[in-house]
Amino acid sequence: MAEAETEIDAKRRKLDYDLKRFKIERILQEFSDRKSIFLEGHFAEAETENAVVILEKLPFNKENLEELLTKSTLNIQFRNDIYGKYECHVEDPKLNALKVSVIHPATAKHVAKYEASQARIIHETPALYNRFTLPFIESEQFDLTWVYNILNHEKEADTIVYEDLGPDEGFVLLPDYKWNGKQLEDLYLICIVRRRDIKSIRDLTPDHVPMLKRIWSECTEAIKRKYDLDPSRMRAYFHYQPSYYHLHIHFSNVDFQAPGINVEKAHLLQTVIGNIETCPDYYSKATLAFSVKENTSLWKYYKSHGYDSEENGDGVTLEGMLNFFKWMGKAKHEPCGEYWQASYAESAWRMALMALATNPANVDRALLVRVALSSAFTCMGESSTDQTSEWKEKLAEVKSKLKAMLPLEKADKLYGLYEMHVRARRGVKAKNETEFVYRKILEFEEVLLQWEELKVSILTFVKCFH
Ligand code: M7G
Repeated sequence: MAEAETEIDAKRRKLDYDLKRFKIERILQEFSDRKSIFLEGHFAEAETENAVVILEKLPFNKENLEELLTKSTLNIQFRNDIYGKYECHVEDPKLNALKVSVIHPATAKHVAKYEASQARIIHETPALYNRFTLPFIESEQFDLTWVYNILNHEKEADTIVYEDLGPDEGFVLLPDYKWNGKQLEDLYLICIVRRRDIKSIRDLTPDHVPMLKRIWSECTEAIKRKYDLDPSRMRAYFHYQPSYYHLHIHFSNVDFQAPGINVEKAHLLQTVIGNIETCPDYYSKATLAFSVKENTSLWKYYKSHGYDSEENGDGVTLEGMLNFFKWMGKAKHEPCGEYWQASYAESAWRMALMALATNPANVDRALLVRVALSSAFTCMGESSTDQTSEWKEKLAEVKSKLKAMLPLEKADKLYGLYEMHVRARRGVKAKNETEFVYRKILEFEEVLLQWEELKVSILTFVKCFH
């Protein structure tokens, strides 16, 4: 089927990617072992647009080795006893081709993906996934147009090795961008599922197992048929985190040290199936570790929220816990208002009891109790709060204190509860019944505090007349 030309295609065709007109601005990364180099620059005709060009020397192709030897000349460098070293010039340039990948126009995220940068490991619990990774994926992921172009047969249709057109369980198998589709030594294919609602292995459930099993059996069969490579010579795996959040499986020759097969990134298809069969909610419960480069927005996002394994990756430090309990000790004694006698902790405890008395059919009672208890965090830090304060300063103070004392995940959960308390305290419109009921509890607590205050004033007043 002829491929429809998009606006970007037309532009690329015009430039024709003549490397003579590519101006290198920066070497992003270089691998002497993989014999590849990643460059950032621009084409002369599109000076304002960034491009990433990847040059890579190819593995030898066994089929044309003889031709390569007959069409080459040797220049001697040295001979020493029985040992000799030469430079070989291949006469036919076709036998010495480079693989070139071009990303144009490249976004800052593409540049970051190919730029050298130190790696970090994140141990992602389900809570961290929901709180940090998921919002990041939703707002920042790479565009998936190329994936949909393949699924719709608009691009690369002539390279498809195998496909199943079923809308729910179907998939497409084709050569990966990283492979030139020729020599088996670095065979690399990609299988893209048709359904669009599975972002990564995190979303996998027992419902997906039949599809995954068929992917394994049908793709390995198709690869055997086309390339004569046995299933036991194939490595089928997911990446976590992937670059593209549309479920896909990598198939590579097990002898090929493909990029991305390291333990902190690759998850074998068969192991993933086994995990789900042993524990149906494995991927929504497991802590998944992955590496992330320091220059990526995902790492920056985690870091800006306080994740740093050196400070709190392993969680609880004794000092942090002691400080936390010191503050809670203060909550037990410190009055929660200038004219009030009840302490922060007493008030929190009273509201927790009120929460217990609510009807669980209408509200999330456990959440109400937790939010009520978290109200005691107002005693943390130096800033004071009253009816008119905006609470911004207090929120920032409580957040940074909790993070300094507790493991990020715990701190984040407690802060979430406190935020809900503050929203109610500021009179922000309730989003649901539970928030509405919490606001009512808070109002009642304020009446009690004022009543206590009044009682003291009346008694003082009465004493004046004795
Ligand atoms: P990933 O795990 O999401 O990302 O895999 P990463 O391995 O790049 O970190 C996506 C896979 O899709 C990679 O193996 C890419 O080489 C491959 N790929 C990316 N693009 C843009 C294309 C494309 O346009 N066509 C094909 N066939 N493969 C692609």
